[in-house]
Amino acid sequence: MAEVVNIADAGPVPFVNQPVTIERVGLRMVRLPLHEAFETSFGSIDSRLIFLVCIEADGLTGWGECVAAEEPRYSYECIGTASHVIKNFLAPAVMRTPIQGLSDLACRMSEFKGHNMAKAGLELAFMDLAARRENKSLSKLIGGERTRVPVGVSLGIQPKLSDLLQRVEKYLSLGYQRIKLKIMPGWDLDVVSEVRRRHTDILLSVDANSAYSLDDLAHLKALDDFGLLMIEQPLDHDDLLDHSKLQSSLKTPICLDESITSIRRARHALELGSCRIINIKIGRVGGYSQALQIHDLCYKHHVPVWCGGMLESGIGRVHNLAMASLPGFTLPGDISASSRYFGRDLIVPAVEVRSDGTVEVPKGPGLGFEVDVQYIDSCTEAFEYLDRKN
Ligand code: OSB
Ligand code: MG
Repeated sequence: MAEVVNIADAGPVPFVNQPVTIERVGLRMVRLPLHEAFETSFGSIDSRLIFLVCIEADGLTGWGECVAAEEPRYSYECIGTASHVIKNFLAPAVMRTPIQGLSDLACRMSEFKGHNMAKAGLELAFMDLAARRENKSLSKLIGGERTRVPVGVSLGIQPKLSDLLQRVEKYLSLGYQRIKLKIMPGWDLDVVSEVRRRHTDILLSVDANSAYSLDDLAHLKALDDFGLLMIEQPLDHDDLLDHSKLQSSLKTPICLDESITSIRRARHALELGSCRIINIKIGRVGGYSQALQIHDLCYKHHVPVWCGGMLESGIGRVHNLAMASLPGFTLPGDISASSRYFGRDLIVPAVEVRSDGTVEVPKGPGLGFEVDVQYIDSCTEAFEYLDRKN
């Protein structure tokens, strides 16, 4: 990218007409079993501990989800660090005085370094609350334009190739518009080759979750033969330079996930030529404030983006839907139906994928779905409320 990007044009994003005095922050851990184990290059899980964050103000409750996992494998954050940081630093900082808007919320939290997923948990809850107060959908509040978003599915590493092939068939028949295969050394070229042989013209991508290094250049170059939409995060989680070297020797676009943790990192990646596509995860980048700026930057420079997923419950999933309704989200997102992962979701109705491979963006206020508090209560393993000090 030749042009120098000025992120200052993003401008402030208030999103509230009246300051919000946050009275209480609630933290809950809810365990949801997965239909089947989900395996990536960094490990396998068979249930998801969902960390819900809610914010109470003006008699309303806003719901967010902190996407940190139980173990720090995808990133350094985990549920333990995120709840510690919210409890001891972020929640007190955001409850101290009324919040003027999203930028103000983000600014209060930015005095503490890192811990993006913890920050995002609060930003999500705040934005649901802000949208409910304005009686608008989240999508409308952030400037979303799409009424339906195209979606794909992310398929974990399987015990056998036949198990994977069967799942590819299943999700294609359900309408999903793109198949993403998790890969790692030993589960890559042969697998991709066979899926491509059987499905010559589907949108197909792979996600390595950092399983390779530049020493694997020749091996990664072989992926160029399969007409992939993208290769997601082949190299280290915090790398931009080696990705830039790799991208210049590949035909297939690299998409960065783990490496893009802020608007600044997104700008650096584009300037360095480290990728041609960006996966935006609201949680990974610290919330809406950064995610919206990354979207705007990419949109301005015609870099396609799509919405990633972190095996969220319906609450995080619907925030993703709102995000994916922005005009720059031109590629199918990892936003599956609730039933792809869970027997019963925390929202009513569950998220569904239409037979044309799209999900409808809700129009009701806030999340636009009912939060099933009774069901949440019944699967809560721990909860805690933090009150504002007068
Ligand atoms: O790398 O995109 C990823 C799940 C957990 C952690 C990281 C990733 C994923 C997925 C699943 O690929 C996406 C989803 O369907 O939620
Ligand atoms: Mg990924």
